[in-house]
Amino acid sequence: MPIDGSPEDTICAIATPMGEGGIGIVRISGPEAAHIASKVVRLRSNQSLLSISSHALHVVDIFDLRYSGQSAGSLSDEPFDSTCIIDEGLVVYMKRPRSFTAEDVVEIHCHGSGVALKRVCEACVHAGARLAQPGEFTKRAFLNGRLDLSQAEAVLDTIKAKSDLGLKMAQRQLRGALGQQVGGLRHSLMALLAHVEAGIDFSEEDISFVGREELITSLHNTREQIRRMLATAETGRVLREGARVVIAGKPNVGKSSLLNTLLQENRAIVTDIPGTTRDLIEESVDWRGLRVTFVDTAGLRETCDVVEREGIKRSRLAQEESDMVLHVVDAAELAKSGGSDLTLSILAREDLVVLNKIDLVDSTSVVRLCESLSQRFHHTVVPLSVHTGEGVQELKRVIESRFWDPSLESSEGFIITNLRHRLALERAVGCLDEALVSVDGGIQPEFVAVDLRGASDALGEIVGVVTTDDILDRIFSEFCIGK
Ligand SMILES: Nc1nc2c(ncn2[C@@H]2O[C@H](COP(=O)(O)OP(=O)(O)OP(=O)(O)O)[C@@H](O)[C@H]2O)c(=O)[nH]1
Ligand SMILES: [Mg+2]
Repeated sequence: MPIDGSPEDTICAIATPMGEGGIGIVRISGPEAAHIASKVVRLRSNQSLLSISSHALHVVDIFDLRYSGQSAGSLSDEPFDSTCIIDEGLVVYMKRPRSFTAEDVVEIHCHGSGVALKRVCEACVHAGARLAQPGEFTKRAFLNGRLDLSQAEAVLDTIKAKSDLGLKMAQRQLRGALGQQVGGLRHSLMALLAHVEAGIDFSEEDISFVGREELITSLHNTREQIRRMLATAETGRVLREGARVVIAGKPNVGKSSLLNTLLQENRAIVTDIPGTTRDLIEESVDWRGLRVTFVDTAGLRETCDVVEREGIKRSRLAQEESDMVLHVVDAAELAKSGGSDLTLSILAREDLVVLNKIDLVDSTSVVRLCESLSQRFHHTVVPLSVHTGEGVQELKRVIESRFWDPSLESSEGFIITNLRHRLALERAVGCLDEALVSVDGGIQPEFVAVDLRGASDALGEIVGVVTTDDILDRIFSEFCIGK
């Protein structure tokens, strides 16, 4: 959605979520912010809003001039008819450039009532502000050089963070960690490009500004650094979105029991009747900052029951869309039948086989079953008993270790959490590969220059020094109004 209106406009919006709350905030930003706010609030201290110090809170009464008979100018000292009072609250004036948008910003804090906030916002519009578009405050912060594009995106990641770790990574990005890393790489590519281009300009004089070996080494180094950043992207995705773990298997093997144990609540119905679970049941937990969504599914078997068949269809679909499938098998059943007919629909990269109900078989059989399962399915087998709790902690540990590398948490290292960044980095690597092929093949430096520029532009897109209105509109339209 394009953002209409002029960047010169003074904009306003409710900045806090709708619904009831202790306080709510209307934010105004732009050259007329203070002037507009002065038509909506009157300071209890009787000071003029235009003269108060920056970044200090003041107690105010908030008015809606539409109902006051006053239509222009700032609020006078005259007493008001109570019908035009909206609420009492606080105001803070943040003078440019020391504000989020780097423009004059006024925030009016009132009680967190949807009705009051809407009226404060309407009063601001009546006083000359325009309603802000989604993300327009953050877009202004970017356009005014207050944030680079990756930092602007980190604002959204912070708002939408689903876990402690997601928040931590968004904060690292907001503080400029990604911008600095990408900026450094781009800088060295531009320096290299300058040398290559100088070589082209002076080619007749047979002067070389950068040796072939030096060029190859620099290209390899930069490529390797970008590749290392890309290697963190999968962890980044799980951090941002959380991991989806589907519990699958035949009827009655204990899938719903396992779900309840992992969630530590009685979420799904458990009975000894095969085919108890018909639909998908999902619930999320926060494991040391990682959001894991477990999905319990209908037991997989041949059936004529229409409802059960639909459940099984959904189960298969859920498995395809998951990050990991826990294939639950029944140890007692397996020990009896030998398991020759056992098939597992192993699809995900991170699948595990869970050998449940080990309380029903002796320990030698458990070892034997684990060995034969891991030989057949080439996946880690975790033996456990939901009933006694044995092995449950080990299962949690294995799941966690598949999605989270603890060294990333403590290091100051960076994780690529954003798909747009990942695609841009992949493009940069592609260009560097092309450049290396050209240098290797002794192809004219003009071609190397084109690829170097391509790589540098791809990196520039991440921080927003190279961008288009389309890209900006797409990014900022994901924001909520008021941010
Ligand atoms: N002995 C023993 N019984 C278990 C264990 N885990 C589950 N059960 C029992 O196995 C039966 C089936 O459990 P559920 O959790 O409903 O199994 P399910 O796989 O969800 O079954 P469907 O929903 O029908 O596919 C119940 O009677 C459970 O009490 C275990 O570790 N040991
Ligand atoms: Mg079930």
